Amino acid sequence: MPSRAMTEKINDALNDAYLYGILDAGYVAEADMESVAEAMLRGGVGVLQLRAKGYEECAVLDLLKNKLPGLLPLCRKYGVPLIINDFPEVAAAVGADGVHIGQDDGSLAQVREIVGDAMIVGRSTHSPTQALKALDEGFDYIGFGPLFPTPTKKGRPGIGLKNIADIQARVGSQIPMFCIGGIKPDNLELVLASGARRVVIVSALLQAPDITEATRSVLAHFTS
Ligand code: 3NM
Repeated sequence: MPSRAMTEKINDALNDAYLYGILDAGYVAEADMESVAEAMLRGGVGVLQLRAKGYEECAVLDLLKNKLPGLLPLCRKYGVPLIINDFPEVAAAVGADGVHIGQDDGSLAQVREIVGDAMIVGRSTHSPTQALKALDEGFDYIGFGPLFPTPTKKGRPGIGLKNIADIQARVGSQIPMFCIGGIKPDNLELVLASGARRVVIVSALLQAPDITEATRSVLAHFTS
C-alpha cells in the first residue's frame, strides 16, 4: 500500500500535468524504453503511461518486472505518475501509480476491486456522452479523442474540435481531461484555441529526433 503522503503527491502531480506522455511499444523497442522514458521525463511530461497493445498480460508484467526494472524508480525520481494501460492486475502487482482503461474494459467499480482506492484510474472517452459518464462514474481523469485520425490508434474517425470547450467546462473543470489523437506541434495551437487545457501526444514525441527537446517545446505552449 502506498502511504497517504505519496498518494497525495501523485494526485497533485496528475492535477498539475499539461502533457501526458506514452511509452508505446508500437514505436519504442523494449531495449530503448527506459532511455526514452527518461528523455520524456527530462523534457517535463507530467504523466507517463506504458502502453503495450497486443501484449498478453503476463508479457506486460514481465516487461515491467524483468526488462524495465528502472522505469518505476525513474518516474518516482521525477515525481511523475506511472500509469499502466489496460491491465489493472499488472498495475497493482508492480505498485504503479495508476491504470488506464478503454470503453470495453469494464466499470470503474470492477477496476477498483483489483487496484484499491488509492490508485489513479483513467478512462478513454470518444464522445461527450462517454466523457460525462466517466465523470459521473468517478474516474480520476479522462482522455478525450481521437481529435484527429491517427496511425497510433488505427480505424477510429477523428471526433474533431467542436466539443472540446464544452466538455472541458463540464468535465475538465472537475477532473483532468487530456485531449488526444493526432496532436502535433503544428496543430497544438489550434487544439488549445479550441479549449483544450491538457494533451496526450504519442508519435510526435516518440518520433522526434530529440525527444527531450520536443517535449520541452510542446510544454512551452502551456507556460507562455
Ligand atoms: N488513444 P498520437 S488516440 C492511444 O482517442 C490513443 O482514446 C486515443 O497517439 C483515444 O499522438 C490514441 O500518435 C493515439 O496520435 C494517440
